[in-house]
Amino acid sequence: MIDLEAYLEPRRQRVEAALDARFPLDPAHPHRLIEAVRYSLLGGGKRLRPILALAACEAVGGDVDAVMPLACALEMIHTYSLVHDDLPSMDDDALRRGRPTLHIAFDEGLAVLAGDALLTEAFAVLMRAAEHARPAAPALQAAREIAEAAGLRGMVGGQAADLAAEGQEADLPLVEFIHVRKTGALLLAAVRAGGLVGGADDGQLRGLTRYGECLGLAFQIADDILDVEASSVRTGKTVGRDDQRRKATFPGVLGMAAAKERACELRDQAVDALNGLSAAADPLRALVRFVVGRAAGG
Ligand code: GRG
Repeated sequence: MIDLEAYLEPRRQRVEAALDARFPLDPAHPHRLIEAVRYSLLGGGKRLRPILALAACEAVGGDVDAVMPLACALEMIHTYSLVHDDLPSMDDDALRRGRPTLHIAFDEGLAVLAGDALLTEAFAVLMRAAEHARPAAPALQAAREIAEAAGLRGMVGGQAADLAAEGQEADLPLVEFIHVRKTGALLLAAVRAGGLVGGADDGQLRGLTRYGECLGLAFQIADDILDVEASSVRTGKTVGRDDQRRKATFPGVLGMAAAKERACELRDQAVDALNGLSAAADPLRALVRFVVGRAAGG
């Protein structure tokens, strides 16, 4: 068993430093938009997506420096999605990462623009990384996959389906359809980006892909469970929102006990998917156990 926290902390710090350096604040010229971007991007967060990319890269013996720009871009896209998701026209939430949401702390227009800036800058970061990568093809493929995961057939499509399903009767296929896209796609893209840039062979990439798919769903089920069972102090966001907004959730369609069982099954499948990888993949194994463990025990 690895010490997960000892693995995560130095990587979190590297990600924080890299994100911080991308949006410097010039005290001589205070700029509300940069302040808003920094408020959302540097205001906490587990940095799960960047760390998954780093861990997948390390799992196949790759160079983490090469994947760091992609890791930052993933966090920028994820943060934009949270900022926009919290807007009054979407989830209308007041608490995120333990602080007032961006549109509350600043204003709504600036929150829209900060999200736009994070998304756009993320693609500049990805393109710059691909320009400098040798070989370039894996970094280009990873950049395209991240774009697809974030877009119409991925996160944005899932969010639209989620909004459309609010207040409707949901079943398991609909909940899976939404969450594979809304949450799972970017997590899968993070894992694959690490594998691709790390030089994974076909078998390793297949294992990482299956791991990423199982982790993505398990993560969402865990998030749904915590929304019912955890406190705001623990999650850093308003809890009970899914029920209030009559959202399509896994505990809603399966019941709480079966949702926990499903999360545990997915955890085991994710770990099994890494059977062809060495002990260098232990952080990935520990990460999925952690994600599921904090919601479903075991
Ligand atoms: C607005 C296009 C658009 C999309 C929004 C992902 C998403 C789509 C909305 C977030 C809503 C939400 C809370 C979904 C549950 C899963 C999730 C993404 C949780 C937050 O991710 P964490 O736990 O957050 O990794 P931190 O703050 O640690 O980064």
